[in-house]
Amino acid sequence: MKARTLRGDRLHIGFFGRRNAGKSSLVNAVTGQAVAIVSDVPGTTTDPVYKAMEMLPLGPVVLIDTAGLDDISDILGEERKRHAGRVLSRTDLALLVVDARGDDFAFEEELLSRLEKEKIPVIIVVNKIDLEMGEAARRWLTGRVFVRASAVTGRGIDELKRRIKELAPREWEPPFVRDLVHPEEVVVLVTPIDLGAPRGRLIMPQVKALRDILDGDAIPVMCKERELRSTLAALREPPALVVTDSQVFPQVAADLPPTVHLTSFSILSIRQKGELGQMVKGVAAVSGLRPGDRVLIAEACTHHPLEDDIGRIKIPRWLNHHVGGELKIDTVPGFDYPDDLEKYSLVVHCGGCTLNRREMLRRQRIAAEHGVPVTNYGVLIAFLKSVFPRALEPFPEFARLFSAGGEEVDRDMARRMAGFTEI
Ligand SMILES: Nc1nc2c(ncn2[C@@H]2O[C@H](COP(=O)(O)OP(=O)(O)O)[C@@H](O)[C@H]2O)c(=O)[nH]1
Ligand code: SF4
Ligand SMILES: [Mg+2]
Repeated sequence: MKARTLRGDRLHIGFFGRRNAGKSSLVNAVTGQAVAIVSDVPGTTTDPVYKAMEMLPLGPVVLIDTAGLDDISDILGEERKRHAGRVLSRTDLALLVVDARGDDFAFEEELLSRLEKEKIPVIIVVNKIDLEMGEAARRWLTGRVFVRASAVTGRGIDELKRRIKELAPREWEPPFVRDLVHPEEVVVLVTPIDLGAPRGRLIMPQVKALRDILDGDAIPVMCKERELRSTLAALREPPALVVTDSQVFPQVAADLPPTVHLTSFSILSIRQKGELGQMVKGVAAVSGLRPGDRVLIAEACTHHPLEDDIGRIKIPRWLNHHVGGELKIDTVPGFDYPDDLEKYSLVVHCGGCTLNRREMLRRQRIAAEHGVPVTNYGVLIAFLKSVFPRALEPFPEFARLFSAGGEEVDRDMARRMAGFTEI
C-alpha cells in the first residue's frame, strides 16, 4: 500500500491564472496523469482540485488546480474567485500561468502584487509556447524571470519542476516532536479513551506523534491516563518526554515525577503549524476576561460530534468558571475563520494539525493585526489547570518568553515569521 501523508503536511503548490491559460493541462503535465478537467470552454474548473504527489527531493506536495480568477461577469464567477482566494491563503508556492498569446496583463499584474503582499513565492509560467508568442506577452515579459512551457508537447515541464524545487521554502515546517528526543529514548503518549474518543481509531495528532517518534528512531509507548502509573513502573528509566491529551493535564502532571518533561499534543501541533510564542503570550489575556466578553473558539476540522466536546462544552465551561460568569462564546469548526476579529477579546485555536503552516500563521497574523490575543487549546488548558509553565518546559525558549513579557515575544515572533516566509 502507498504511504499516505496528511494533506496539511504537504507543500501546497497553487496554479493560478486566467481561465483557459492552461492551468489544468499543466497540472496534468506535471503529474503525468489526467487529474484535472481540461477544457477549451473557459471556466470549467469550478472548485479547486487537489492532487497529491511525491516530488523528489521535495517530498510530498499537493498541486492545487484553481478556477480562473479573472471572471468577474457572473455570480458563479464571484463564487469561484472566493474559492481561489481561499486557496491562495494556503499556498506555499504559486505558479502564475500565462497564455503566450494573451493580449492584456492587467489581471496578471494584480495577482502578482497580491502574491507579493502575502509573501508567496511565485513562478511565472508562459504556457502554449508551441504556438506563436504574441507581441503583448513579449513586452510584458521583458525583464521578468519566467519558464516557457507547453502542456501539450511537454516542453519546459522538466525545467518547471526544477524551478519548483529551487523555489520551494526549504524548512517550511518544523517536525512534530522528534527534535525533542534522542534516538532510543522513550516517549510516553497519554490518551483518554472516553466517550469523546472516536470509535476504533486514534485522532490525528496522536497518529502524527507516533509516526514522528518512530521517524526519529525513538520509542513511543502509549497508554490511557489511568494506566500511566503502571506504565511508568514498567519502564526501566523515566521517559524522556510525556505527551498527553490536554484534557487530562492535571491528572497526568500529578502522576508524573516533576523531573520528567511534560507537554500536550495540541501544544506540539501548534508549535509545528503556527507560532507557539504568540499563543503563550496570548494566554495572559485570560486574566483580563470579564463576563459578557466575546471569545472565539476555532477548530480547524470538523470532527465526529462527540469530539467537539472540547471546543463546545469543556473549554467554554472552564473559561466561564475561571471568569466567574457567562462569556459570549462562538465556536467555529472547519475552514471558517472570520476576518473581522475585532469584536473578540480572545481567540482560542485548536492545534491546527489539518492546516498547513502558512494558513495557521495567517490566522495568527490576522489576530495580531486586529490586536486580538490568540491562544491555543493546550496552552489555555495548561494555564487554567495550573500546569503552567510546566507544559512549556520542553521548549525553554517559549517558557522564557512568557516570563520575559510582551515585547520580547513580539520581536521573537516577528523574527520567526520572517524566517519562515523568506526563502
Ligand atoms: N496549443 C496549446 N494548447 C494548450 C496548451 N495548454 C493548454 N492548452 C489548451 O488550452 C485550453 C484550456 O486548457 P485548460 O488546461 O483547461 O486551461 P485552464 O482553464 O486554465 O485550466 C484547452 O483546450 C487546452 O487543450 C499548450 O501548451 N498548447
Ligand atoms: S480540531 Fe484541530 S487539532 Fe483537533 S484534529 Fe482537528 S485540526 Fe487537529
Ligand atoms: Mg482548469
